[in-house]
Amino acid sequence: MNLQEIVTKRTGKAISQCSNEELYFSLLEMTKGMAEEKVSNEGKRKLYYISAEFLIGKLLSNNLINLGIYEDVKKLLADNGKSLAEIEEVEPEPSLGNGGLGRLAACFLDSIATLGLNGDGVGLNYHYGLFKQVFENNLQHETPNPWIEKESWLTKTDRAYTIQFGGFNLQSRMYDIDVLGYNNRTTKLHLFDVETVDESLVGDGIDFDKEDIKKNLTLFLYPDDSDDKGRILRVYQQYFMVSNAARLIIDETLARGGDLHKLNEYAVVQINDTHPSMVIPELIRLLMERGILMDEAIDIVSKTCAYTNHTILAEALEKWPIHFLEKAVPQLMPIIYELNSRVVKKFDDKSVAIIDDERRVHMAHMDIHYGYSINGVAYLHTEILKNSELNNFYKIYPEKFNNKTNGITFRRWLLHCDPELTALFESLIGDGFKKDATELEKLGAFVNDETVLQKILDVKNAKKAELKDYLAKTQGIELNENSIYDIQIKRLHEYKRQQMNALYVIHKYFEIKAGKKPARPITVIFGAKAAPAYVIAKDIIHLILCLQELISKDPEVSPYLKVVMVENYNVTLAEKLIPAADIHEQISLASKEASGTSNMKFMLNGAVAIGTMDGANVEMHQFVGDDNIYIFGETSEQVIEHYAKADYVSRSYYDNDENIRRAIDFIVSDEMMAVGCRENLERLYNELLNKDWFMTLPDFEEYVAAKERIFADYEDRMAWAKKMLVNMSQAGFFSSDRTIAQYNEDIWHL
Ligand code: GL7
Repeated sequence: MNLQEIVTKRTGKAISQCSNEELYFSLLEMTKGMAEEKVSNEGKRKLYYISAEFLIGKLLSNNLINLGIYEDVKKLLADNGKSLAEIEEVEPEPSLGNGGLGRLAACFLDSIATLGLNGDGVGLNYHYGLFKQVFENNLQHETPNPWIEKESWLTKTDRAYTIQFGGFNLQSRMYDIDVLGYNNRTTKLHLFDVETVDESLVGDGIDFDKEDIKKNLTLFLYPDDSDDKGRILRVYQQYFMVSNAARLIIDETLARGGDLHKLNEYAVVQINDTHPSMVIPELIRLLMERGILMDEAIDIVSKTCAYTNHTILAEALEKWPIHFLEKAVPQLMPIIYELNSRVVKKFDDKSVAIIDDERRVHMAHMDIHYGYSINGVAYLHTEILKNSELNNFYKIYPEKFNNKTNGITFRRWLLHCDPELTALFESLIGDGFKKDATELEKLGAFVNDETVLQKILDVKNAKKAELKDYLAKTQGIELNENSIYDIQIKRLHEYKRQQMNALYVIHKYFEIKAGKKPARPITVIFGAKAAPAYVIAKDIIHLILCLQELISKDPEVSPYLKVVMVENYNVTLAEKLIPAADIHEQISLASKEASGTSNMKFMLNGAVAIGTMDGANVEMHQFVGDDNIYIFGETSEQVIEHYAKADYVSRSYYDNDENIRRAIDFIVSDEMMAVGCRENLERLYNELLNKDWFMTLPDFEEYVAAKERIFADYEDRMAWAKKMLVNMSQAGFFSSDRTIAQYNEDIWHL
């Protein structure tokens, strides 16, 4: 049925008479119907990409693009006086992810579908997702983010399992979302849910009875884990996810006539970070239930599972106390003990054991011993894994380690979010880049063509004006479109150093007060959610919001400097912010950002980076050269050495650098206290002064110098447009189609 037919069936009205909501649900029905008619990718060996997060974003426009009907639908609606952009606003955004890791999983599904690979995603159907961020009194508050409406992209399936926990069972149900590729093929995202989940457990905030597992299991992604109840709930969630996944894998393999003794010929499991690691003992257990002996079961599973590491931060390398697992999933413990005892017998080195002296189970260690591949997500990250973080494992299994530099889907992060830029590219180099992103290199031919460079600047200005309108309408934020948009959007974490950017704002504030005005007004834009229990991260948000208020009320400074923190930063906002950015901040402490992926999105959309030699910045720098990226700060080697020697003392920087002292003191000044909370500001002040674990201060001076250079260079508009063009033309490598092709070639062999 076409759109008008569906609209008539649903409402009895003409398109022009319908509300945006009626049109949204009609488009949803039409798109879902078209997706179901597409062919699913097939093949003998099937990939199961298991992930606690899939940050899929809104799906309507992307699906229309991938179905090749976006322009037609847009025109049909426009002819009837309707705006597709406004209809899109009706769609709720699911927050089934937290940051880059979840968004990466979503980009990967898009590329798996597009490349025609036989693979599905498997995860959980969180009803309230991560949380919705609300600002009150310059502080972050968390509220639920419900997204499942009567009609949604979810399709309820017949698949249901009984999942066993210590002392009780839960009934599961599988829901599917069709993921459309760019070539008429689809893949599926399978999201498992509990039949007994009860949304009424949650009130206004995000608190709920953490012990009522039957009712709470799939309410939130990452329930607050500041206490044991919250931590063990994560174990329940993870086991529920992987037990369902393992049963699905076995059932589908058998349904295709496969032989469980050769499971690895029929299935490959990609373990996305450590959250799905229990799939290893669970698959072993289920194979043994089906009569396969333990030795063989371990061998089969070890040839089926591969692990991706996404971070070197210790907090993310999960270690579960044995007593948690004994309580939640006692049936796994005999297998985990056996897996550990085999390791301990074979290797003297205690650091590679699965169970440590404190009786904790190291999930990553299990993945490495009993998986056949381990990969990092950018060149530098993989090198750090091999040479320091996981060096003891690398020495045992050098052949298992490999790098897969992350990528992004250009369908969402160019075609959808910047159709004007896409059209410009098409007019210059044809449309081959839509299938093969490396064709963007052809843009290099125009690097000295001032007409083209001017067009690039024109598109950027149009996107800046669009962002201004959007933020005014949706968040009541006023932007000056003639200012420089300097953007940092990502999870809030000390290692990402939003606090350094905020200290720069304070520095600039003082300079302007002293009469040193920038050549052009600067707008520093932040977007970030802080984990509900991460106190200092929330204090940094408080600092930024206080600066936003203080500066906006200061007539001396506000014409030249503006700070903006958008509320509830999510994929939808990223799609508006990235095309409008002039400058993007990738200023993590070197060695700490495994890859970063917003850096790739900005680059593709013609923003210029200021960044450290960290994560994928290193590769971006290699592609664009010194002139087109602003690199500063200590190297990863220097940073790793500071940690090894424990020789970093933040106070000495405070004592010896006037600018640093002035900026840090300002955090607890009377002016700030007038708009902020003493407790939060003093805590942050003390943290920076006495700890500063992620070393903000040593890089500050170089950061300020790099900012001054980048702002000065911005004034030569043609030279700047050249930098934009070089960045865009070199972005092709960072397509997730390339990443997925490499996963398939080296790991999956589908
Ligand atoms: C992350 C890394 O921090 C980030 O650098 C990387 O780009 C991303 C995808 O590989 O994975 N690891 C992690 O735990 N989160 C990330 O975003 C949440």
